[in-house]
Amino acid sequence: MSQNTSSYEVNFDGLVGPTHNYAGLSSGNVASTGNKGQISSPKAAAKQGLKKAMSLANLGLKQGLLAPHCRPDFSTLRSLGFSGNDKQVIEKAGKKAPEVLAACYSASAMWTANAATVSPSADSADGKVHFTPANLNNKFHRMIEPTVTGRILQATFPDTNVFSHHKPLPQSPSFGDEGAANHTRFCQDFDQAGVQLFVFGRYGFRADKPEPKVYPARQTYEASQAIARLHQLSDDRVVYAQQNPEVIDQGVFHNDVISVGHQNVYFYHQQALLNSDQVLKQIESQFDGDFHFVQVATDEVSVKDAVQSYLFNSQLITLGQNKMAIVVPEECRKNKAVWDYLQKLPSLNSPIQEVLVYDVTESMKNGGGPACLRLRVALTSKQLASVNQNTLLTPELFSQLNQWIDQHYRDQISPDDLLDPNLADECRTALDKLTQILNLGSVYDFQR
Ligand code: SUG
Repeated sequence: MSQNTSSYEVNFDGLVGPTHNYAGLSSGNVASTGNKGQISSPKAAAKQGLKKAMSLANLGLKQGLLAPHCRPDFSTLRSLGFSGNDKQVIEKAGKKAPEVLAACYSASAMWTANAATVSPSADSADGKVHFTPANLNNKFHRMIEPTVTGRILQATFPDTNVFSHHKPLPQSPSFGDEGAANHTRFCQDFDQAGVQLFVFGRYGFRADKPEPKVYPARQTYEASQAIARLHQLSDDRVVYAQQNPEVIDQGVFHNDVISVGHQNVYFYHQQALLNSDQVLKQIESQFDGDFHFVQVATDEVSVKDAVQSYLFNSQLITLGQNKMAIVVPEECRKNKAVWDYLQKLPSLNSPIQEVLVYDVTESMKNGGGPACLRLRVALTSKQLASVNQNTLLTPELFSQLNQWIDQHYRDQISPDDLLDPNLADECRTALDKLTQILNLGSVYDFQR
């Protein structure tokens, strides 16, 4: 496998927004609930994410950025009956419903693996690159994201001759959709037809089927099927697999917390899937060419260690012919079983030959590792030329954004800071400037 020069997998990382905080909003996500109420550092969070993105660009990968959302979401707060000017809305919500205010302040759009599902043109009947923003309806603080996410995606991938933008699926739990966090694409080169693996946590219309008992399953089978239809995928190039409900109950709230795929490699935990053997056979039979299954056994890394370290929330990246690296968070180094495994991984018979460790601790404390922070978009060089070029990361943009962060982001946010109306103003000022830097036009409500 190699990155050829006519097609690329471009990682679009979410820039962490100025209101990044720890509000404990995601039941089923043990980091989020466990770190509730801690003091966050939006400045450090944004810089950590940007540094990870720039480091991958420096390795020769194409790297883009997706803009954060403006928070708090005043239109949602007003729709819930909090009235008056902005200061009064914050004051009233803070008094009557602080948890709702915190939800409307979340910077959760940073996890762009949940922004959308993307299918490249080689797989779609009409030859376009398809995007469907995830409806994220399992969590209130996330179901307010898709409208603005859709606008940001359209401003980032503007040419409708090349890119097809769909509406999010209907906002019903039966069609719960969490985007690329439960979707993996296998291929030879990025411009060749591939196999798309859709992993779901439960059925939306079948009470007789297994589902988790403790924590919610966010993605449904019916949602995954709808995305495959919208993206005009061929039935014989799509595999649907149910996540093991037992691992969801241990904190694996998305499939990307327990497996990751890239080109001809699937790196997964032994307990990740129900009917694992059947699913792996299907992938193998649909895929053209050699395929590597890299299974991590429970004996070597328990589900608990996987959740705690985010070993599988890693990025697999191609560095050369048959040479991949695994990009893991710093937390993997701190977990003995995981670090022991990673020491020997490059000597196993697979293309994964290097381990790269990055510090994204601020995001990790909310349950977001390296893979959560990026949305993969496979593009031909011609399609890449149609992307909004201001969103592609260069050393110049990296330094411009670091300065922008220094100028606009707070060092710290505590739960009480969400009551400070200046924070809302600071966010608007910062994002207004950002839309100019990234040439996005008017994507935010306050600009319309
Ligand atoms: O949806 N955390 C996010 C983390 C998303 C990770 N994404 C992937 N695995 N692809 C979530 O649970 C926590 C926010 C808070 O508690 O303040 C949060 O939304």
